[in-house]
Amino acid sequence: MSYLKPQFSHPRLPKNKLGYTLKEYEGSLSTLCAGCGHDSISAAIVRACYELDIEPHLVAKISGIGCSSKTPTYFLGNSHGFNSVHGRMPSVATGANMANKDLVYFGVSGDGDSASIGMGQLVHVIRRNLNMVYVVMNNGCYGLTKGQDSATADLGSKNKSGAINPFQAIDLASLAIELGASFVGQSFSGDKQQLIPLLKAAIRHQGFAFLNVISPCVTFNNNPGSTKSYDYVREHIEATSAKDLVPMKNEISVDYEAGTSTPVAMHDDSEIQLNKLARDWDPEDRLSAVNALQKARMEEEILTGLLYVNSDWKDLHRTLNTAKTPLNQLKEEDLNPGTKVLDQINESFR
Ligand SMILES: Cc1ncc(C[n+]2csc(CCOP(=O)(O)OP(=O)(O)O)c2C)c(N)n1
Ligand code: SF4
Repeated sequence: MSYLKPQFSHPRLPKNKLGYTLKEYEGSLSTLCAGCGHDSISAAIVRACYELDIEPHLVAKISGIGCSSKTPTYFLGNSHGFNSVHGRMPSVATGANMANKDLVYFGVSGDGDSASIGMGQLVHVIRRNLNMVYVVMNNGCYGLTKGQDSATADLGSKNKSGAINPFQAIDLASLAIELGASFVGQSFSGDKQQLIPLLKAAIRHQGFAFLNVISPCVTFNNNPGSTKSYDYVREHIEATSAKDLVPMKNEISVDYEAGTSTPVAMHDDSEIQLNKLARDWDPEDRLSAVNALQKARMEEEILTGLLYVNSDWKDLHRTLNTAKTPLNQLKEEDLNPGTKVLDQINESFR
């Protein structure tokens, strides 16, 4: 039973405002390969939820199939979870979200899960602006089925068997912006300084928050010549911004030079403080974000940070004008207006 985590913990572990320690946000012991980037992303999710004082039972984790899609077992063990079918996480997340809009939704996927079999589902959940955090753990290969190139493997990238990828890569962040995602970020599993605040901002965002996180597969795609290896990513990474989420009502303190900061207002009145490094880039300007990504691609750089945000776009519930009370809490008498009203409705269609 090596998969069981020890239950004991230090009695003086720090607690968040709810009185929970980090342990309350952890899951089962990971069975992924030691050093897999996906485990670092799970740890960042644990930390982000702990720091935001989120009630674990008010979170739903939904995933597809793959090593990445297994990770919800390894974080937030006290939350709701549904491990769905390969590439079908978005429709399951949509159904759950429509039934209960009061939960925080985490969709976890891989580049195989999202950029191939699940592409049709991904594009529609983006354009509907479903209120969820969609994390792609992007390793450029199908880890679970032993490392075949995925659709995000870069042109010319070499896989472990020595084969060169002859196809253009799908750039998921650019695609998400093009399709109207209201929050798009990119990060690296090895950069928790950047990833944790980015996750916190994504959770607070009211709408579809897409995070493409480069997450090396140490077993099948960490070789020289791969553009998703730890060494390659460390050499080619460029941050658009250093940032932090300032929760609403907290005093805003910034630790960077005046004149370089950009506060971005979130829907719930919290703010993301961005310390802009790139002069000609504005995270609230779609065109500027697309340009920055295309430029980085031409220069073979991986642009990370918050790339684009628009807090004004309506999420799916606001677009559909759904009831204030979540559907799963409505009683029969709320849902059935009675014969007289139904007759009137039918009459109005004649
Ligand atoms: C319908 C269906 N087709 C194919 C598979 C086989 N399969 C399982 S995981 C996977 C790809 C996983 O790759 P990715 O989503 O990138 O996740 P990773 O394992 O790299 O984290 C495939 C093709 C499957 N389980 N179901
Ligand atoms: S095969 Fe790759 S993606 Fe899967 S657990 Fe191992 S390192 Fe991670």
